[in-house]
Amino acid sequence: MTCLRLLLGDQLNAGHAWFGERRDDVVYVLMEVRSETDYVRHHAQKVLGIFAAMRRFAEALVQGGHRVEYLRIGEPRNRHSFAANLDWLIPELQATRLERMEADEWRVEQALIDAFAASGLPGRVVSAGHFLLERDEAAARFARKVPRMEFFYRDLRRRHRILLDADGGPLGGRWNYDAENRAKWPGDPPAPSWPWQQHDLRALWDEITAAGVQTLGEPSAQSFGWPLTRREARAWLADFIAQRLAHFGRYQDAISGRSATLFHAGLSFALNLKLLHPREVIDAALAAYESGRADLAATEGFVRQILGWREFIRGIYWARMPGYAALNALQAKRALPAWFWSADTRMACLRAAIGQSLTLGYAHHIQRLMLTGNFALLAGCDPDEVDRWYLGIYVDAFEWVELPNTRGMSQFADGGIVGSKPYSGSAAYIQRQSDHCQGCHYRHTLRHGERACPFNSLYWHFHARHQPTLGRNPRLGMTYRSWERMSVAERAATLAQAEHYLARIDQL
Ligand code: FAD
Ligand code: DLZ
Repeated sequence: MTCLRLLLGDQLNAGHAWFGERRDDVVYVLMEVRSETDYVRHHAQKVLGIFAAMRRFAEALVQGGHRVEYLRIGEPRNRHSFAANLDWLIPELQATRLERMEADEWRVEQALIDAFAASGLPGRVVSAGHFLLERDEAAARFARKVPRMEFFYRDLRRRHRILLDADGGPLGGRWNYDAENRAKWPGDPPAPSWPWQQHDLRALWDEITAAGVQTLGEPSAQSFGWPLTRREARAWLADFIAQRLAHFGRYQDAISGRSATLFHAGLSFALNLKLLHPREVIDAALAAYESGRADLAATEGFVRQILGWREFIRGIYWARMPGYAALNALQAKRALPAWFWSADTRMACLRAAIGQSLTLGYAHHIQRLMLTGNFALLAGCDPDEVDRWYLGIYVDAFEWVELPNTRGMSQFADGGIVGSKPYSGSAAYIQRQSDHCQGCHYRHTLRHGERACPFNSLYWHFHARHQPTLGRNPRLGMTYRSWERMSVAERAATLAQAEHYLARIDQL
Protein backbone atom coordinates (compact mmCIF):
# COMPACT_ATOMS: atom_id res chain seq x y z
CA MET A 1 0.00 0.00 0.00
CA THR A 2 1.51 3.32 -1.07
CA CYS A 3 0.03 6.74 -0.49
CA LEU A 4 1.09 9.45 -2.94
CA ARG A 5 1.00 12.92 -1.36
CA LEU A 6 1.16 15.79 -3.81
CA LEU A 7 2.95 18.98 -2.73
CA LEU A 8 2.61 22.20 -4.75
CA GLY A 9 5.28 24.86 -5.12
CA ASP A 10 3.50 27.14 -2.65
CA GLN A 11 2.92 24.43 -0.02
CA LEU A 12 6.38 24.36 1.55
CA ASN A 13 5.11 24.33 5.12
CA ALA A 14 7.58 22.28 7.18
CA GLY A 15 5.31 22.66 10.22
CA HIS A 16 2.42 20.80 8.56
CA ALA A 17 1.09 17.81 10.50
CA TRP A 18 2.01 15.56 7.54
CA PHE A 19 5.70 15.87 8.22
CA GLY A 20 5.49 15.14 11.94
CA GLU A 21 5.72 11.40 11.35
CA ARG A 22 7.97 9.50 8.93
CA ARG A 23 6.07 6.82 7.04
CA ASP A 24 7.49 4.25 4.64
CA ASP A 25 4.16 3.92 2.87
CA VAL A 26 4.03 7.63 1.89
CA VAL A 27 5.77 9.18 -1.12
CA TYR A 28 5.82 12.97 -1.40
CA VAL A 29 5.64 14.18 -5.01
CA LEU A 30 6.77 17.61 -6.18
CA MET A 31 6.78 18.66 -9.84
CA GLU A 32 8.21 21.55 -11.84
CA VAL A 33 5.69 21.78 -14.65
CA ARG A 34 5.02 23.91 -17.72
CA SER A 35 1.32 24.19 -16.86
CA GLU A 36 2.44 26.37 -13.92
CA THR A 37 5.34 28.20 -15.58
CA ASP A 38 3.26 29.08 -18.65
CA TYR A 39 -0.27 30.03 -17.53
CA VAL A 40 1.05 33.58 -17.37
CA ARG A 41 4.49 35.01 -18.15
CA HIS A 42 6.21 35.11 -14.75
CA HIS A 43 9.13 37.15 -13.51
CA ALA A 44 12.36 35.16 -13.87
CA GLN A 45 13.02 35.46 -10.11
CA LYS A 46 9.59 34.04 -9.32
CA VAL A 47 10.22 30.85 -11.31
CA LEU A 48 13.78 30.59 -10.01
CA GLY A 49 12.72 31.22 -6.44
CA ILE A 50 9.83 28.74 -6.46
CA PHE A 51 11.89 25.98 -8.05
CA ALA A 52 14.91 26.59 -5.82
CA ALA A 53 12.72 26.61 -2.70
CA MET A 54 10.90 23.44 -3.85
CA ARG A 55 14.23 21.68 -4.41
CA ARG A 56 15.54 22.66 -0.99
CA PHE A 57 12.29 21.60 0.64
CA ALA A 58 12.45 18.20 -1.10
CA GLU A 59 16.07 17.74 0.01
CA ALA A 60 15.09 18.54 3.60
CA LEU A 61 12.31 15.95 3.43
CA VAL A 62 14.75 13.31 2.19
CA GLN A 63 17.16 14.22 4.96
CA GLY A 64 14.30 13.84 7.42
CA GLY A 65 13.84 10.25 6.23
CA HIS A 66 10.80 10.83 3.98
CA ARG A 67 10.37 9.27 0.54
CA VAL A 68 10.29 11.90 -2.20
CA GLU A 69 9.71 11.82 -5.97
CA TYR A 70 10.82 15.09 -7.57
CA LEU A 71 10.27 15.98 -11.23
CA ARG A 72 12.64 18.61 -12.57
CA ILE A 73 11.67 20.98 -15.37
CA GLY A 74 14.11 19.48 -17.89
CA GLU A 75 13.49 15.77 -17.27
CA PRO A 76 12.28 13.81 -20.34
CA ARG A 77 9.81 11.79 -18.23
CA ASN A 78 8.10 15.03 -17.08
CA ARG A 79 4.73 15.47 -18.85
CA HIS A 80 4.33 19.01 -17.52
CA SER A 81 0.99 19.10 -15.78
CA PHE A 82 -0.07 17.76 -12.40
CA ALA A 83 -2.69 15.50 -14.03
CA ALA A 84 -0.49 14.14 -16.82
CA ASN A 85 2.31 13.32 -14.38
CA LEU A 86 -0.05 11.67 -11.89
CA ASP A 87 -1.23 9.44 -14.76
CA TRP A 88 2.15 7.70 -15.00
CA LEU A 89 3.37 8.22 -11.44
CA ILE A 90 0.42 6.31 -9.94
CA PRO A 91 1.32 2.99 -11.65
CA GLU A 92 5.05 3.65 -11.36
CA LEU A 93 4.87 4.16 -7.59
CA GLN A 94 2.11 1.54 -7.28
CA ALA A 95 0.05 4.14 -5.46
CA THR A 96 -3.15 2.91 -3.89
CA ARG A 97 -4.16 6.19 -2.34
CA LEU A 98 -3.85 9.92 -3.23
CA GLU A 99 -3.64 12.80 -0.79
CA ARG A 100 -3.10 16.52 -1.21
CA MET A 101 -3.47 19.82 0.58
CA GLU A 102 -6.09 22.37 -0.53
CA ALA A 103 -4.67 24.41 -3.39
CA ASP A 104 -4.69 28.17 -2.91
CA GLU A 105 -5.71 28.90 -6.49
CA TRP A 106 -9.11 28.07 -7.91
CA ARG A 107 -7.64 27.00 -11.29
CA VAL A 108 -5.28 24.49 -9.66
CA GLU A 109 -7.92 23.25 -7.22
CA GLN A 110 -10.29 22.40 -10.11
CA ALA A 111 -7.52 20.64 -12.05
CA LEU A 112 -6.64 18.56 -8.99
CA ILE A 113 -10.25 17.69 -8.18
CA ASP A 114 -10.53 16.32 -11.73
CA ALA A 115 -7.19 14.53 -11.66
CA PHE A 116 -7.91 12.85 -8.34
CA ALA A 117 -11.38 11.79 -9.52
CA ALA A 118 -9.96 10.41 -12.78
CA SER A 119 -7.47 8.24 -10.89
CA GLY A 120 -10.29 6.25 -9.31
CA LEU A 121 -8.19 5.91 -6.15
CA PRO A 122 -9.40 6.73 -2.64
CA GLY A 123 -8.11 10.11 -1.62
CA ARG A 124 -8.15 12.88 0.91
CA VAL A 125 -7.76 16.66 0.78
CA VAL A 126 -6.44 18.33 3.93
CA SER A 127 -6.02 21.95 4.94
CA ALA A 128 -2.62 23.44 4.10
CA GLY A 129 -2.54 24.50 7.77
CA HIS A 130 -1.41 27.98 6.91
CA PHE A 131 -4.13 30.59 7.16
CA LEU A 132 -5.76 31.83 10.33
CA LEU A 133 -9.21 31.29 8.88
CA GLU A 134 -9.91 27.98 7.14
CA ARG A 135 -10.82 28.32 3.48
CA ASP A 136 -14.42 27.11 3.81
CA GLU A 137 -15.16 29.37 6.73
CA ALA A 138 -13.75 32.37 4.91
CA ALA A 139 -15.76 31.55 1.80
CA ALA A 140 -18.96 30.96 3.81
CA ARG A 141 -18.56 34.23 5.74
CA PHE A 142 -18.32 36.28 2.55
CA ALA A 143 -20.75 34.31 0.41
CA ARG A 144 -23.68 36.72 0.76
CA LYS A 145 -22.21 39.99 1.89
CA VAL A 146 -18.58 40.99 2.22
CA PRO A 147 -18.05 43.12 5.33
CA ARG A 148 -15.64 46.06 5.31
CA MET A 149 -12.12 44.85 6.05
CA GLU A 150 -12.02 46.82 9.31
CA PHE A 151 -14.88 44.84 10.89
CA PHE A 152 -13.53 41.50 9.69
CA TYR A 153 -10.14 42.42 11.16
CA ARG A 154 -11.62 43.40 14.54
CA ASP A 155 -13.39 40.04 14.63
CA LEU A 156 -10.14 38.17 14.04
CA ARG A 157 -8.37 40.27 16.65
CA ARG A 158 -11.00 39.26 19.18
CA ARG A 159 -11.00 35.62 18.13
CA HIS A 160 -7.19 35.31 18.32
CA ARG A 161 -6.89 37.65 21.32
CA ILE A 162 -4.41 39.95 19.62
CA LEU A 163 -3.66 43.45 20.98
CA LEU A 164 -6.65 43.41 23.35
CA ASP A 165 -6.97 44.94 26.80
CA ALA A 166 -8.33 43.10 29.85
CA ASP A 167 -11.95 43.95 28.89
CA GLY A 168 -11.59 42.58 25.39
CA GLY A 169 -11.35 46.05 23.82
CA PRO A 170 -8.51 47.24 21.61
CA LEU A 171 -5.26 47.91 23.41
CA GLY A 172 -4.71 51.66 23.67
CA GLY A 173 -8.43 52.33 23.17
CA ARG A 174 -8.37 52.31 19.34
CA TRP A 175 -8.64 49.52 16.79
CA ASN A 176 -6.86 51.43 14.10
CA TYR A 177 -3.81 53.69 13.94
CA ASP A 178 -4.13 54.43 10.22
CA ALA A 179 -4.14 58.18 10.75
CA GLU A 180 -0.61 58.01 12.19
CA ASN A 181 0.57 55.81 9.35
CA ARG A 182 0.59 58.14 6.39
CA ALA A 183 3.78 60.17 6.70
CA LYS A 184 6.05 61.12 3.82
CA TRP A 185 9.56 59.77 4.41
CA PRO A 186 12.05 62.62 4.83
CA GLY A 187 15.07 60.36 4.29
CA ASP A 188 15.74 60.07 7.99
CA PRO A 189 15.81 57.60 9.72
CA PRO A 190 17.65 55.83 6.92
CA ALA A 191 15.79 52.88 5.40
CA PRO A 192 17.91 49.78 6.14
CA SER A 193 18.53 47.58 3.12
CA TRP A 194 16.94 44.14 3.14
CA PRO A 195 19.00 41.08 4.12
CA TRP A 196 19.31 39.87 0.53
CA GLN A 197 20.82 36.39 0.16
CA GLN A 198 23.55 35.63 -2.36
CA HIS A 199 22.41 32.31 -3.86
CA ASP A 200 24.15 31.19 -7.01
CA LEU A 201 21.25 29.80 -9.07
CA ARG A 202 22.97 29.90 -12.48
CA ALA A 203 22.74 26.13 -13.00
CA LEU A 204 19.01 26.18 -12.24
CA TRP A 205 18.51 29.16 -14.53
CA ASP A 206 20.23 27.24 -17.34
CA GLU A 207 17.80 24.34 -16.79
CA ILE A 208 14.82 26.68 -16.90
CA THR A 209 15.90 28.43 -20.08
CA ALA A 210 16.96 25.17 -21.75
CA ALA A 211 13.43 23.87 -21.11
CA GLY A 212 12.12 26.88 -23.05
CA VAL A 213 10.31 28.64 -20.19
CA GLN A 214 9.63 32.29 -21.15
CA THR A 215 9.96 34.82 -18.32
CA LEU A 216 10.17 38.57 -17.81
CA GLY A 217 12.47 40.75 -15.71
CA GLU A 218 15.97 40.11 -14.47
CA PRO A 219 16.85 36.64 -13.16
CA SER A 220 19.79 37.86 -11.02
CA ALA A 221 20.70 34.16 -10.92
CA GLN A 222 24.30 34.74 -9.88
CA SER A 223 23.36 36.33 -6.57
CA PHE A 224 19.69 35.52 -6.10
CA GLY A 225 18.33 37.49 -3.17
CA TRP A 226 15.02 36.07 -1.92
CA PRO A 227 14.94 33.61 1.01
CA LEU A 228 14.57 30.01 -0.13
CA THR A 229 14.35 28.02 3.09
CA ARG A 230 12.53 28.34 6.36
CA ARG A 231 15.78 29.16 8.11
CA GLU A 232 16.49 32.03 5.71
CA ALA A 233 12.92 33.25 5.98
CA ARG A 234 13.14 33.24 9.80
CA ALA A 235 16.33 35.28 9.60
CA TRP A 236 14.60 37.74 7.24
CA LEU A 237 11.70 38.05 9.71
CA ALA A 238 14.12 38.68 12.58
CA ASP A 239 15.86 41.36 10.53
CA PHE A 240 12.54 43.07 9.79
CA ILE A 241 11.58 43.08 13.46
CA ALA A 242 14.96 44.44 14.54
CA GLN A 243 15.55 46.96 11.76
CA ARG A 244 12.26 48.12 10.23
CA LEU A 245 9.13 47.31 12.22
CA ALA A 246 9.46 50.38 14.47
CA HIS A 247 9.08 52.65 11.42
CA PHE A 248 6.81 50.40 9.36
CA GLY A 249 3.52 51.99 10.31
CA ARG A 250 4.55 55.60 10.03
CA TYR A 251 6.05 55.24 6.54
CA GLN A 252 3.92 52.44 5.13
CA ASP A 253 2.22 54.81 2.67
CA ALA A 254 5.43 56.62 1.67
CA ILE A 255 7.09 56.35 -1.74
CA SER A 256 10.68 57.33 -2.41
CA GLY A 257 13.20 57.29 -5.23
CA ARG A 258 15.89 56.87 -2.56
CA SER A 259 14.64 53.52 -1.32
CA ALA A 260 12.81 50.80 -3.26
CA THR A 261 11.84 48.96 -0.10
CA LEU A 262 11.58 51.61 2.68
CA PHE A 263 10.49 49.99 5.96
CA HIS A 264 8.46 47.19 4.39
CA ALA A 265 8.90 43.62 5.55
CA GLY A 266 9.64 41.87 2.23
CA LEU A 267 8.02 38.76 3.69
CA SER A 268 5.28 38.10 1.12
CA PHE A 269 7.33 35.64 -0.97
CA ALA A 270 8.24 33.54 2.08
CA LEU A 271 4.70 33.79 3.48
CA ASN A 272 3.00 32.83 0.23
CA LEU A 273 5.26 29.80 -0.25
CA LYS A 274 4.41 28.95 3.40
CA LEU A 275 8.01 29.02 4.53
CA LEU A 276 6.63 31.25 7.28
CA HIS A 277 3.34 30.96 9.13
CA PRO A 278 1.33 34.19 9.48
CA ARG A 279 0.85 33.53 13.19
CA GLU A 280 4.59 33.37 13.82
CA VAL A 281 5.04 36.65 11.92
CA ILE A 282 2.33 38.30 14.03
CA ASP A 283 3.80 36.84 17.23
CA ALA A 284 7.23 38.21 16.35
CA ALA A 285 5.71 41.70 15.98
CA LEU A 286 3.76 41.35 19.25
CA ALA A 287 6.92 40.30 21.07
CA ALA A 288 8.68 43.40 19.73
CA TYR A 289 5.83 45.54 21.07
CA GLU A 290 5.87 43.86 24.47
CA SER A 291 9.60 44.36 24.84
CA GLY A 292 9.35 48.03 23.84
CA ARG A 293 11.10 47.68 20.47
CA ALA A 294 8.06 48.90 18.51
CA ASP A 295 5.20 51.15 19.58
CA LEU A 296 1.53 50.30 19.38
CA ALA A 297 0.85 52.21 16.13
CA ALA A 298 3.66 50.45 14.26
CA THR A 299 2.73 47.04 15.64
CA GLU A 300 -0.99 47.43 15.01
CA GLY A 301 -0.29 48.77 11.50
CA PHE A 302 1.73 45.67 10.68
CA VAL A 303 -0.61 43.16 12.33
CA ARG A 304 -3.48 44.66 10.31
CA GLN A 305 -1.70 43.76 7.06
CA ILE A 306 -1.32 40.09 7.93
CA LEU A 307 -4.30 39.34 10.15
CA GLY A 308 -6.60 41.79 8.37
CA TRP A 309 -5.81 42.35 4.71
CA ARG A 310 -4.16 39.03 3.87
CA GLU A 311 -6.95 36.91 5.34
CA PHE A 312 -9.69 39.24 4.06
CA ILE A 313 -8.39 39.15 0.51
CA ARG A 314 -8.22 35.35 0.56
CA GLY A 315 -11.78 35.14 1.90
CA ILE A 316 -13.07 37.27 -0.98
CA TYR A 317 -11.20 35.11 -3.49
CA TRP A 318 -12.69 31.85 -2.25
CA ALA A 319 -16.16 33.29 -1.75
CA ARG A 320 -16.37 34.86 -5.19
CA MET A 321 -14.42 32.67 -7.60
CA PRO A 322 -14.69 31.84 -10.46
CA GLY A 323 -16.98 34.77 -11.34
CA TYR A 324 -14.71 37.34 -9.72
CA ALA A 325 -12.03 36.89 -12.39
CA ALA A 326 -14.41 38.16 -15.09
CA LEU A 327 -15.72 41.28 -13.31
CA ASN A 328 -15.25 44.56 -15.18
CA ALA A 329 -17.63 46.98 -13.49
CA LEU A 330 -16.11 50.05 -15.16
CA GLN A 331 -16.06 48.40 -18.62
CA ALA A 332 -12.36 49.17 -18.99
CA LYS A 333 -10.95 48.09 -22.35
CA ARG A 334 -7.65 49.87 -23.08
CA ALA A 335 -4.39 47.96 -23.56
CA LEU A 336 -1.70 48.52 -20.91
CA PRO A 337 0.96 50.95 -22.14
CA ALA A 338 4.05 49.24 -23.61
CA TRP A 339 6.28 50.85 -20.96
CA PHE A 340 4.74 48.64 -18.27
CA TRP A 341 7.21 46.02 -19.61
CA SER A 342 10.21 48.32 -20.04
CA ALA A 343 9.87 51.17 -17.48
CA ASP A 344 10.63 53.49 -20.40
CA THR A 345 8.45 56.43 -19.39
CA ARG A 346 9.20 60.05 -18.48
CA MET A 347 6.99 59.82 -15.39
CA ALA A 348 9.61 59.49 -12.66
CA CYS A 349 7.36 57.67 -10.16
CA LEU A 350 6.22 55.04 -12.65
CA ARG A 351 9.72 54.64 -14.08
CA ALA A 352 10.97 53.80 -10.58
CA ALA A 353 8.07 51.52 -9.61
CA ILE A 354 8.14 49.53 -12.86
CA GLY A 355 11.95 49.58 -13.01
CA GLN A 356 12.30 47.98 -9.58
CA SER A 357 9.52 45.52 -10.40
CA LEU A 358 11.59 44.34 -13.37
CA THR A 359 14.88 44.16 -11.46
CA LEU A 360 13.60 42.83 -8.10
CA GLY A 361 10.21 41.27 -8.82
CA TYR A 362 9.00 43.58 -6.03
CA ALA A 363 7.28 46.91 -5.51
CA HIS A 364 5.73 47.86 -2.21
CA HIS A 365 2.02 48.20 -1.62
CA ILE A 366 1.65 51.91 -2.29
CA GLN A 367 3.65 51.68 -5.50
CA ARG A 368 1.37 48.84 -6.65
CA LEU A 369 -1.80 50.63 -5.58
CA MET A 370 -1.20 54.33 -6.13
CA LEU A 371 1.33 54.32 -8.98
CA THR A 372 0.94 51.43 -11.44
CA GLY A 373 -2.57 50.49 -10.30
CA ASN A 374 -3.78 54.08 -10.13
CA PHE A 375 -2.44 54.82 -13.61
CA ALA A 376 -4.13 51.72 -15.11
CA LEU A 377 -7.39 52.63 -13.34
CA LEU A 378 -7.40 56.26 -14.50
CA ALA A 379 -6.44 55.30 -18.06
CA GLY A 380 -9.20 52.66 -18.16
CA CYS A 381 -6.96 49.65 -18.83
CA ASP A 382 -8.55 46.25 -19.31
CA PRO A 383 -8.50 44.41 -15.94
CA ASP A 384 -7.60 41.15 -17.72
CA GLU A 385 -4.37 42.76 -18.91
CA VAL A 386 -3.76 44.44 -15.59
CA ASP A 387 -4.22 41.11 -13.80
CA ARG A 388 -1.84 39.32 -16.13
CA TRP A 389 0.80 41.97 -15.52
CA TYR A 390 0.49 41.81 -11.71
CA LEU A 391 0.24 38.02 -11.65
CA GLY A 392 3.43 37.76 -13.67
CA ILE A 393 5.69 40.48 -12.43
CA TYR A 394 5.80 40.01 -8.65
CA VAL A 395 7.62 37.16 -6.95
CA ASP A 396 4.81 36.99 -4.39
CA ALA A 397 2.00 36.87 -6.99
CA PHE A 398 -0.42 33.96 -6.68
CA GLU A 399 -3.93 34.42 -7.97
CA TRP A 400 -5.69 34.11 -4.60
CA VAL A 401 -3.97 37.27 -3.39
CA GLU A 402 -3.20 39.04 -6.66
CA LEU A 403 -6.74 38.99 -8.08
CA PRO A 404 -8.78 40.69 -5.32
CA ASN A 405 -5.97 43.20 -4.81
CA THR A 406 -5.72 44.06 -8.51
CA ARG A 407 -9.20 43.64 -9.94
CA GLY A 408 -10.85 44.66 -6.68
CA MET A 409 -8.82 47.05 -4.59
CA SER A 410 -6.84 48.66 -7.36
CA GLN A 411 -9.10 48.60 -10.44
CA PHE A 412 -12.55 48.75 -8.77
CA ALA A 413 -13.59 46.21 -11.41
CA ASP A 414 -15.55 44.35 -8.71
CA GLY A 415 -17.81 47.40 -8.31
CA GLY A 416 -16.99 47.83 -4.60
CA ILE A 417 -16.56 44.41 -3.00
CA VAL A 418 -13.03 45.00 -1.65
CA GLY A 419 -13.27 48.75 -1.16
CA SER A 420 -16.12 51.23 -1.01
CA LYS A 421 -14.56 53.59 -3.56
CA PRO A 422 -11.80 53.48 -6.17
CA TYR A 423 -8.25 54.13 -4.96
CA SER A 424 -7.61 57.02 -7.35
CA GLY A 425 -5.19 59.87 -6.88
CA SER A 426 -3.90 62.84 -8.85
CA ALA A 427 -0.34 64.19 -8.84
CA ALA A 428 -1.13 66.03 -5.58
CA TYR A 429 -1.29 62.66 -3.81
CA ILE A 430 1.97 61.48 -5.38
CA GLN A 431 3.70 64.76 -4.48
CA ARG A 432 2.43 64.51 -0.91
CA GLN A 433 3.59 60.93 -0.38
CA SER A 434 6.77 60.81 -2.45
CA ASP A 435 9.93 62.62 -3.52
CA HIS A 436 9.50 61.74 -7.21
CA CYS A 437 7.90 64.96 -8.45
CA GLN A 438 10.99 67.13 -8.00
CA GLY A 439 13.11 66.45 -11.06
CA CYS A 440 10.34 64.72 -13.01
CA HIS A 441 9.89 65.66 -16.66
CA TYR A 442 6.27 66.47 -15.83
CA ARG A 443 4.96 69.21 -13.51
CA HIS A 444 2.78 67.97 -10.69
CA THR A 445 1.07 71.38 -10.37
CA LEU A 446 -0.24 71.48 -13.96
CA ARG A 447 -3.48 69.97 -15.21
CA HIS A 448 -2.92 70.82 -18.84
CA GLY A 449 -0.16 72.12 -21.07
CA GLU A 450 2.94 70.47 -22.47
CA ARG A 451 4.51 69.30 -19.20
CA ALA A 452 1.32 68.69 -17.20
CA CYS A 453 1.57 65.54 -15.08
CA PRO A 454 -0.62 62.90 -16.79
CA PHE A 455 -2.02 61.82 -13.42
CA ASN A 456 -3.88 65.16 -13.15
CA SER A 457 -5.90 65.22 -16.35
CA LEU A 458 -6.41 61.45 -16.27
CA TYR A 459 -7.73 61.73 -12.71
CA TRP A 460 -10.43 64.17 -13.78
CA HIS A 461 -11.14 62.34 -17.03
CA PHE A 462 -11.72 59.15 -15.03
CA HIS A 463 -14.15 60.82 -12.63
CA ALA A 464 -15.93 62.72 -15.40
CA ARG A 465 -16.46 59.65 -17.58
CA HIS A 466 -17.74 57.59 -14.64
CA GLN A 467 -19.88 60.35 -13.11
CA PRO A 468 -23.18 58.57 -13.91
CA THR A 469 -22.19 55.71 -11.58
CA LEU A 470 -19.43 56.99 -9.26
CA GLY A 471 -21.16 60.35 -8.85
CA ARG A 472 -23.71 58.61 -6.61
CA ASN A 473 -21.00 57.37 -4.24
CA PRO A 474 -21.15 59.53 -1.06
CA ARG A 475 -17.41 59.02 -0.48
CA LEU A 476 -16.71 60.81 -3.76
CA GLY A 477 -18.90 63.80 -3.00
CA MET A 478 -15.99 66.17 -2.40
CA THR A 479 -14.24 65.08 -5.59
CA TYR A 480 -17.31 65.76 -7.71
CA ARG A 481 -17.97 69.07 -5.98
CA SER A 482 -14.39 70.18 -6.81
CA TRP A 483 -14.92 69.14 -10.43
CA GLU A 484 -18.12 71.08 -10.67
CA ARG A 485 -16.56 74.18 -9.09
CA MET A 486 -14.01 74.33 -11.94
CA SER A 487 -14.85 76.69 -14.81
CA VAL A 488 -16.26 75.21 -18.00
CA ALA A 489 -13.07 76.21 -19.84
CA GLU A 490 -10.83 74.59 -17.22
CA ARG A 491 -12.79 71.36 -17.35
CA ALA A 492 -12.68 71.31 -21.15
CA ALA A 493 -8.91 71.93 -21.22
CA THR A 494 -8.35 69.20 -18.63
CA LEU A 495 -10.42 66.65 -20.54
CA ALA A 496 -8.71 67.60 -23.83
CA GLN A 497 -5.32 67.10 -22.18
CA ALA A 498 -6.35 63.65 -20.99
CA GLU A 499 -7.58 62.71 -24.47
CA HIS A 500 -4.26 63.90 -25.89
CA TYR A 501 -2.33 61.72 -23.42
CA LEU A 502 -4.58 58.69 -23.91
CA ALA A 503 -4.03 58.89 -27.66
CA ARG A 504 -0.25 58.78 -27.07
CA ILE A 505 -0.23 56.54 -24.04
CA ASP A 506 2.78 54.49 -25.17
CA GLN A 507 4.87 57.66 -25.42
CA LEU A 508 4.28 59.07 -21.95
P1 FAD B 1 4.50 44.78 3.82
O1 FAD B 1 4.02 46.09 3.35
O2 FAD B 1 5.68 44.75 4.68
O3 FAD B 1 3.25 44.06 4.55
C1 FAD B 1 3.45 42.90 5.36
C2 FAD B 1 2.65 41.75 4.85
O4 FAD B 1 1.26 42.03 4.92
C3 FAD B 1 2.92 41.33 3.43
O5 FAD B 1 4.04 40.50 3.30
C4 FAD B 1 1.63 40.61 3.05
O6 FAD B 1 1.70 39.25 3.40
C5 FAD B 1 0.58 41.29 3.91
N1 FAD B 1 -0.22 42.23 3.14
C6 FAD B 1 -0.15 43.57 3.15
N2 FAD B 1 -1.10 44.09 2.35
C7 FAD B 1 -1.76 43.06 1.81
C8 FAD B 1 -2.84 42.96 0.90
N3 FAD B 1 -3.46 44.03 0.39
N4 FAD B 1 -3.23 41.73 0.54
C9 FAD B 1 -2.66 40.61 1.05
N5 FAD B 1 -1.63 40.66 1.92
C10 FAD B 1 -1.20 41.87 2.30
N6 FAD B 1 0.41 40.68 -2.19
C11 FAD B 1 0.85 39.43 -2.44
O7 FAD B 1 1.31 38.75 -1.52
N7 FAD B 1 0.79 38.91 -3.71
C12 FAD B 1 0.30 39.63 -4.76
O8 FAD B 1 0.26 39.13 -5.87
C13 FAD B 1 -0.15 40.95 -4.51
N8 FAD B 1 -0.62 41.72 -5.53
C14 FAD B 1 -1.02 43.00 -5.27
C15 FAD B 1 -1.53 43.76 -6.34
C16 FAD B 1 -1.96 45.06 -6.10
C17 FAD B 1 -2.52 45.87 -7.22
C18 FAD B 1 -1.90 45.58 -4.80
C19 FAD B 1 -2.39 46.97 -4.54
C20 FAD B 1 -1.41 44.84 -3.75
C21 FAD B 1 -0.97 43.54 -3.96
N9 FAD B 1 -0.48 42.74 -2.92
C22 FAD B 1 -0.07 41.46 -3.18
C23 FAD B 1 -0.50 43.22 -1.52
C24 FAD B 1 0.78 43.92 -1.06
O9 FAD B 1 1.10 44.94 -1.96
C25 FAD B 1 1.94 42.95 -0.91
O10 FAD B 1 1.56 41.89 -0.06
C26 FAD B 1 3.15 43.62 -0.30
O11 FAD B 1 3.57 44.69 -1.12
C27 FAD B 1 4.27 42.63 -0.12
O12 FAD B 1 5.44 43.26 0.33
P2 FAD B 1 5.92 43.21 1.84
O13 FAD B 1 6.06 41.80 2.27
O14 FAD B 1 7.14 44.09 1.92
O15 FAD B 1 4.68 43.83 2.56
C1 DLZ C 1 3.85 29.69 -9.69
C2 DLZ C 1 4.37 28.29 -9.87
C3 DLZ C 1 5.28 28.02 -10.88
C4 DLZ C 1 5.85 29.07 -11.75
N1 DLZ C 1 5.71 26.76 -11.08
C5 DLZ C 1 5.25 25.76 -10.32
C6 DLZ C 1 5.63 24.41 -10.55
O1 DLZ C 1 6.34 24.10 -11.49
N2 DLZ C 1 5.16 23.46 -9.72
C7 DLZ C 1 4.32 23.73 -8.70
O2 DLZ C 1 3.93 22.83 -7.96
N3 DLZ C 1 3.92 25.02 -8.47
C8 DLZ C 1 4.37 26.02 -9.25
N4 DLZ C 1 3.93 27.29 -9.06
C9 DLZ C 1 2.97 27.51 -7.99
C10 DLZ C 1 1.63 26.99 -8.41
O3 DLZ C 1 1.13 27.74 -9.50
C11 DLZ C 1 0.76 27.08 -7.17
O4 DLZ C 1 0.86 25.91 -6.48
C12 DLZ C 1 -0.64 27.33 -7.49
O5 DLZ C 1 -0.64 28.64 -7.91
C13 DLZ C 1 -1.59 27.09 -6.32
O6 DLZ C 1 -1.61 28.18 -5.45
